Amino acid sequence: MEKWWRDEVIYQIYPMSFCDTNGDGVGDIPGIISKLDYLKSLGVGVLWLSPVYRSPNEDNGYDISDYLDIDPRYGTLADMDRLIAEAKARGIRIIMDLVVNHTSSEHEWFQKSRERIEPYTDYYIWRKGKGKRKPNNWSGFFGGSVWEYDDLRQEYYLHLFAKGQPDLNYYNPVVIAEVKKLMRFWLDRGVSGFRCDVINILYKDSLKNGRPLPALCGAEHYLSTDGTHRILQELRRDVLSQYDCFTVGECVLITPKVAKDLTHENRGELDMVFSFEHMDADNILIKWFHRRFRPKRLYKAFAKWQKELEWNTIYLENHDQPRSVSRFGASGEYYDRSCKALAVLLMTLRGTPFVFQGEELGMTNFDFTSMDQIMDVESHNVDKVLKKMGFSAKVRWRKMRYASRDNARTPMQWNGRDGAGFTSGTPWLGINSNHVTINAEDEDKNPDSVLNFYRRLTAFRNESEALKSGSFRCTIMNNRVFAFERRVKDDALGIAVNLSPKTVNLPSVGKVLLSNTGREVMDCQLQPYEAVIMQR
Ligand code: ISL
Ligand code: CA
Repeated sequence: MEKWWRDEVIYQIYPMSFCDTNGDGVGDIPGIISKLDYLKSLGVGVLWLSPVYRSPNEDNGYDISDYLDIDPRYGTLADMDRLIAEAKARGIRIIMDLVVNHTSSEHEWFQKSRERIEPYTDYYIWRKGKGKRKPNNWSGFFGGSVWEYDDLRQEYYLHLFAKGQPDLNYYNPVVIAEVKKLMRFWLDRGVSGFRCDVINILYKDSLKNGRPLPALCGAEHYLSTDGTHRILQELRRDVLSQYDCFTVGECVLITPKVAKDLTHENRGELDMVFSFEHMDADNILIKWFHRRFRPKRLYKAFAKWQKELEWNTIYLENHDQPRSVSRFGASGEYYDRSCKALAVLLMTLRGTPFVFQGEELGMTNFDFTSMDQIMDVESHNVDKVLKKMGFSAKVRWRKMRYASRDNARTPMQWNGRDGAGFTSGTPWLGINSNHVTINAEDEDKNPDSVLNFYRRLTAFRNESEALKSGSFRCTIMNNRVFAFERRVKDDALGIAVNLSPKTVNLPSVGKVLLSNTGREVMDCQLQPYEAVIMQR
C-alpha cells in the first residue's frame, strides 16, 4: 500500500483545549469542525485527535470508560461522523488515539472484573499481595507504586499510570479480540489510523521485582517484549492491513534498534514511532531534573535517529511536553526568530512532521502562579512524591513551571480578547495572559508572524520532493549550528539552523529559498537564531 502519510504534515489536536462552542469551558468536536478551514490554510493533511472517548477524565481522556462512544463533553457520535466527513471534504484525514495499555477503572470491564463476573475476571492484572506487602516493587510513570488494593475483589491490580488506569491483561486472548473490535469500529467510520498510546509496554513478561536503581523500577519486564511484538503483528494482520490507514506508536524508553524492529516492513507491526531521546536535551534522565539547554544535544539526538532509522516522526511538542520555544528557543529579542527556527527544523528533517496545536502560533509555557491552577494528575502526583523526598515548595514549583504537562495544555489562543476566542465561559484550565499578543487572529493579519511563516513552510514542504523524501546528511558546527542536506537526485537543499544567541560562520552558502530573518542573500554568517533553506 502507498505510504501517503510520509508526505503529510500532521497536526495534533488536544480537544479539551482547542475550541469550545457551547460555553462550558471545554473544547468540543463542533469546535474542531469550525476550525477546519484554518487547519486547511496551515497545509496539514492529517489531524491526530487526543482521546475523545467517554472518560471520567482523571487523565484527560487517557482513561477510557467506553471505547465505542464519544464523551458528551465533546459531542456525539454524529458530531464525530460529521468531523470525519467535513475534514475529508477538505482533503484532511483524521486519526484517533488508541489507548489500550489500560482502561479507566470506571470501564464496565473493570467494574465486572472486580466482581469476577465472566468473561471479565481476567481482563486485568490482579494479584494477591505477599502478606501485607504489594505483589512487587515496581514504580509507576506518575510516581509511587503500580499496585492498588481493591476491597471488593480483595486483590491488588496493576496500574502503570494513575490509579484510575488499570492495565489490561494481554495474556487473555479475549482482551485482544476486544481491541480488534474497537479498532474496526472506528476504521469503519472512516478514520485513517491511530496514534497508539504507550504501545511498547502492553505485554508484561513477568511480574518479578525490578532492578531497584532506574527511575522506572520494573520497566525491564515490560519494555518492547516479544509478546508486544506478537500482539502488534496480530493487530496488523487481522485489522489494520484491511484498511487504508497507518499507525504511529508512542514508544517510551525506546532505542533505535527496537524502533527498527517495530517499524520493519517485513515484520508488519507499526508504521512509525515517536521516540523521546531529543526530549532529553534539557534534562537529566527525567524531565523533572532540568539542565541548561544546549543546542548540540538536540542536534545530536536528531542526527542519531536520522541516521539509524529509515523513517522518523519529527516533533518538538505534544500534550505531555512543555512548549518548545520555552525550552529550546528564546524569550525577548529573539523569541519570534527562535519560534521560526524551530519550525524550520521541524519541517525539514527527514520524517513525518507533527505540529502540536498552538505551536504554529509560538505559544509558550503557562504563566500560572500556584499549584491549584494546575489540573494535571501527573503534576500533582509528582509534586507529592517530590515533597516526600524533601524538596522545598520553591524548588517543586520551579520544576512544575518548567516541566508540567499543563504547560502545553492551556487553551488555544485564537484571539486577544477575554477567553482568547477559545470559550465564552470559564475555561477548564487557565489561559496564558500572553494571548493578547500571541494569537491566531492577529498573526493571521501580520505577514511576518510565526503563523504565516508556518504556512509558508508547510507549503514549501508540500511542494518539495527533496524535503518529503530526500536523503539526509548532516554536520554540527561550533556546537551551535545544525546544517544538513536533503537530496533527491539533482534536487538538493541545504538547511542551516542556529538555535543559539551567537553568530556562526558558514563554510558555504547557496541561493536562499526561505529564511526566518527575511534575508534573501546570505553572507558566510548565520545570525543568532537564524534558519535558512538554500538551493545547493
Ligand atoms: O508525560 C510523560 C512524562 O511527563 C510521559 O512519561 C508519559 O506519561 C508517557 O509518555 C505516556 O504518555 C501517554 O500515556 C499516558 C498519558 O497520560 C499521556 O498523556 C500519553 O501521551 C497514559 O495514558
Ligand atoms: Ca464545549
